[in-house]
Amino acid sequence: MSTAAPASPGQSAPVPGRFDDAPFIQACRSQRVAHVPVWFMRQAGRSLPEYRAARGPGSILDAIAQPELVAELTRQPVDRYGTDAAIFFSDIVVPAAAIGFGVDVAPGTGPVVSEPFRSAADLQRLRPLEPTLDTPYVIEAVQHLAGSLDVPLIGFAGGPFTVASYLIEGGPSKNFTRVKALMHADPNLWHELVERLTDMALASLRSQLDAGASAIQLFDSWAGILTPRHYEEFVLPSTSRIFAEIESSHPGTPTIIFGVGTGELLPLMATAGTSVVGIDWRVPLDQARTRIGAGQAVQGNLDPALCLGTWDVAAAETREVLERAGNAPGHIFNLGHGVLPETDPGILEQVVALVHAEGRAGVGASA
Ligand code: 1CP
Repeated sequence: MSTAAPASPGQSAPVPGRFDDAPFIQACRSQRVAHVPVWFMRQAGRSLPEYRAARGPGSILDAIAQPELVAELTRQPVDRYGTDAAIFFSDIVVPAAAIGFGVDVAPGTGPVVSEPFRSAADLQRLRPLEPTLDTPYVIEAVQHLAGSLDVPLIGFAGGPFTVASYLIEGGPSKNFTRVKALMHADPNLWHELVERLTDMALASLRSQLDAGASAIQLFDSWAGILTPRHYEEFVLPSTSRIFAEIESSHPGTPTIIFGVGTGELLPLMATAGTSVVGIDWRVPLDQARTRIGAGQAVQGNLDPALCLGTWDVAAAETREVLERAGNAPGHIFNLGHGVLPETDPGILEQVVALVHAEGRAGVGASA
């Protein structure tokens, strides 16, 4: 298997294979590990007092445009919890905001769009992302982090369905009725929209990899709202293109796909061409492994709500996840979705220690 991306002339390429021996990268590749690696989706952010102190008021989009602050916020959970990977501090709507689509992130709500995507005329508002011009602060922060972190940095982008859902609905949604209406009423427009969002995700992911990120995750958080048939028709082709094009420009890069409520979609998601399939808390990992088949690692899947109570509960449920993951290589411990804001950081610190001490997937001398 190839490992690091080859340096192309003029590119500030990462040190080849710098993290090839890191448990997170090894587990993504379904290799043997010294310990089961762990990180948490949304590990940076409001559950950390040091985040609230460093971040201050104002829009998260302003914070994201400050490379030194971003580097600090990215590092905070790694320092506190001892996680095996860092997730870059940014948001899935940053590329759309950067090209001027009119997206803001409202405190307590999430992304809001002043003029939602409604017709073919709105395609003009989605020009290609040019990362060096539109999001230079992302490149600068990734370069800084990649050169200074002791663990791999995960870059990310929003999946085309999930980003489209914010652009069409105008904000967070429960039923995604406008998205589904557009998808079915005007499939050609849907496909054109998704093409543009796919190119945008690719440009952003490649810029993060060129700047030194070691792996990437595609957050298609809300794709689980679709039937398998519609996921396959309206979403999977663009997702597969993203992973195929990343493999061709940055061969060997570990890639992760994740969405919530995707139990019925897992066999399809597993065909998208990723190293790792993220599993939410609803599907036990042994069943998830059966649904996705051999050859790909799994990431997950402790219910984030189970970190809100006593340590006894969190510990028992963490052990249950480790048990279900089995002994075969290819498990990255994570929550089944993001850290909830009211989580006690002390619980997550203990979860990391427990996973490192007791996780068995791929740990040991013989295959
Ligand atoms: O100002 C704030 O503190 C607002 C809270 C916040 C934060 C900390 C938002 C608004 N985004 C972020 C950062 C963020 N977003 C990160 C980096 C932090 C980390 O993971 O450690 C990442 C990876 C994201 C990705 C993201 N944004 C996703 C995918 C992950 C997931 O949770 O499914 C999604 C869906 C978003 C949209 C978004 N941004 C913010 C909120 C509250 C939301 C969700 C809104 C909704 O429910 O639809």
